[in-house]
Amino acid sequence: MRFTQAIVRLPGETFSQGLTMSRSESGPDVGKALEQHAAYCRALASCGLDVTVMAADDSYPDSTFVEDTFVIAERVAIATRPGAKTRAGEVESVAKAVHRFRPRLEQIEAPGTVDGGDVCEVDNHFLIGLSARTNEAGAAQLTSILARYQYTASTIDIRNHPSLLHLKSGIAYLGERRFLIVSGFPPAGLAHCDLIEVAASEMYAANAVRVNDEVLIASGFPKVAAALDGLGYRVRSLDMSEFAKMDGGLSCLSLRF
Ligand code: CIR
Repeated sequence: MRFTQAIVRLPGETFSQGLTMSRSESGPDVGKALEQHAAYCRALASCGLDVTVMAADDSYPDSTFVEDTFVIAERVAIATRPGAKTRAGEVESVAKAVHRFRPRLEQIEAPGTVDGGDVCEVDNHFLIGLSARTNEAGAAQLTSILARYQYTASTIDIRNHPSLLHLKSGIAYLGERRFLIVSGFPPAGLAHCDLIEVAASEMYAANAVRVNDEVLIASGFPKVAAALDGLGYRVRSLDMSEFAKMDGGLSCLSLRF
């Protein structure tokens, strides 16, 4: 699949007050996060995307992780209902940005919750992670909305994998039926696919993003970089240290479509 657009949102002054399970000694440095975010945007642009940059919203410390607020496919855009209460208000402003590109928006309704980080698009099929953020009602609603647009979906339960915040914390689709997948994560339903296993020590790098002709990965994970390089991918490494401190990976920082 080729992407032409990305939507991102700048991290705000309150970024360090967001949700985190990481036990980093120091919180994120907002200045450094802004520099890393700018490099991320440049990388998306150099992959051929027009990047819409939304202003920071200090009322929502996690709002730079814009991926969680929407699922955008070629034929439909679906506003999510994030599983963390502190993030619920992030969706409305992103909807305004998405509306320019997809005039008709669908929506997940209560009691359903879905975080976009739990939704992995695999050509015309969607893998939906059942997690602490995405519940069964949300997954069922998402599946039926997608079905109306001729997409199929299936669920993967990650609730017994506490180290994974979202499905895409442990799996990335690279196209051509090939996945990066963290070791020990059950590849149920992925028979006939090519699975590149990511060692637990490099787990953070499983959240990579294929963007047109390149694969963006977090820097500092030489085994994953070498494996992708060996398969002929053009790999671009980006420093994600400040976002990692808030449990965010590469995919979380953008909506790509
Ligand atoms: C959160 O806990 O919601 C944020 N601190 C991190 C969200 C990361 N998003 C993603 O993996 N899609």
